[in-house]
Amino acid sequence: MSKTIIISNRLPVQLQISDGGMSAIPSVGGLATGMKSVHDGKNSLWIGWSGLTEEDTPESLVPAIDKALAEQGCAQVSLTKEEVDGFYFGFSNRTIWPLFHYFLEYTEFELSFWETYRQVNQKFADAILAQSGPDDIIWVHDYQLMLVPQMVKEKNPGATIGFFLHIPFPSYEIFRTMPWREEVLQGLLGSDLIGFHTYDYERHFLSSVRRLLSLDVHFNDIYLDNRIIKVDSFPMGIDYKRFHEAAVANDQLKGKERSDLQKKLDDHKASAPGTKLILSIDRLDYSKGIAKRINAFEYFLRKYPEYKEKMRLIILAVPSRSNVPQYMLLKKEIDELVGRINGELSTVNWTPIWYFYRSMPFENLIDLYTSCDIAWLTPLRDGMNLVAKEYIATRTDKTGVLILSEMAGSAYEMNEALLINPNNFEQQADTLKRAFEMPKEEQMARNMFLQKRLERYNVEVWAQEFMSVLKNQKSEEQEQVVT
Ligand code: GDG
Repeated sequence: MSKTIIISNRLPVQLQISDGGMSAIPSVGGLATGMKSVHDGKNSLWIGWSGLTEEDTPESLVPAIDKALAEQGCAQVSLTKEEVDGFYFGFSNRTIWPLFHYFLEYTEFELSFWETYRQVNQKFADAILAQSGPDDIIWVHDYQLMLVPQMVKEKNPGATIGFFLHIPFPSYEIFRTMPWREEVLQGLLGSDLIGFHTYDYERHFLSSVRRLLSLDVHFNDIYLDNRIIKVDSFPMGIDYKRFHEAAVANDQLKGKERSDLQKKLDDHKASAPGTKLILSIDRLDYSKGIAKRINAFEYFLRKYPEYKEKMRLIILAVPSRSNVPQYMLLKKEIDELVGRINGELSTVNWTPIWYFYRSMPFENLIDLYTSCDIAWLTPLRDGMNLVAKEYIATRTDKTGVLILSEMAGSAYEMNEALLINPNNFEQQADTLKRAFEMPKEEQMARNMFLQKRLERYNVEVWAQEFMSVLKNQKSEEQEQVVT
């Protein structure tokens, strides 16, 4: 009987020491939820890194960790600190991440990072090979593991392999700058199906395959030796029900039961009627355009001073990759910007920006989504951007305005949002004004369409659709090769 193996850099669980033993608590992130129907615990295995380096794991705990992981249908690839530095903080986040988000100036082409990336990808591939047979289905996730499909295919040609990239695939002109571009493409081409969030990323990938490897490409099929590799787009959805129901439950909570953050937000609304809250939530990452957004907010307040004291921007920036130099510099830049703007523009009754640099529990995320009149998301590049979708899902009365960068993958599916170019301050200032003034009926009409779409094409449907195309692809490929 065939089984399904899912593989991602991080496992979808958090390890916790409990009563002298170990337990693995399932994460509730988007990917983990979407994969629930695929990773059902019966005939599937999820392979990944636990988050603890070998140096941080006492040998005596390893059996307990393996047991706790096995109970969740997971198996770990153990990594040393040096491997994590070169593979994850190095090649993944100092080479591929900036390059694929069009930040050439931040991209480091460092041979030692590449070598560690290759070596660690081999470790992941070996872990799959140790567990898989020719009838198994393997789904590899994301940019940290782009060489894994080929490494597995070489040794287990019968396996059905799918790969999904969660970040953008850049245009050929950007991708071609990478010294190891052919190796990366060949690594991906070990797959039977390669999925992207949008048609544009798919197009960029096919163009690189055509131009760098001179392979035969017909529509979205790539012909390689006696194999046919399908490339397609699968825009990732969210767990709509979870977000929507949490917002409904939040609406029903009264008085004492409400969180401190919700009480603070309610007090703010009561004390300043007619004012509006703007929300942005992102990992603290240069690709998310946080610093530009703060500058654009200052531009707006100076262009339309009548909105001072009427609009407040809430920024939730979640700490991320904080030992990569660019992220440290960005943190400093944002701290300084917020300080300067609040210092220059605040009045006795009003602070323009509330800035939180932390991660918040899910309940507080819902408090923010449901209390803010406008969500303003300005990535300079973003594979998809799930925050935009989550904001819409929580608007139980259908009010709320989403201002979204056209550089986010989600903009392709969210035409009813107010789409902006994050580099255009003039346009954003006018859009903020328009969002403030937008009649409730218009907000509701726009969000009705968005909600319907998000509810239908949720993350579970996304995972199932990928799996079904993957299974079909393998059988079609076999038929075509035989005939
Ligand atoms: C990558 C791609 C693509 C955020 N702050 C908190 C918190 N979050 C949750 C949000 C959302 C997720 O994190 C962020 O997802 P995004 O899609 O916005 O961005 P990335 O982390 O960059 O994800 C991206 C995605 O992969 C999926 O393919 O969309 O383009 O870059 O779900 O809710 N959750 C909690 N507290 C927080 O403070 N609990």
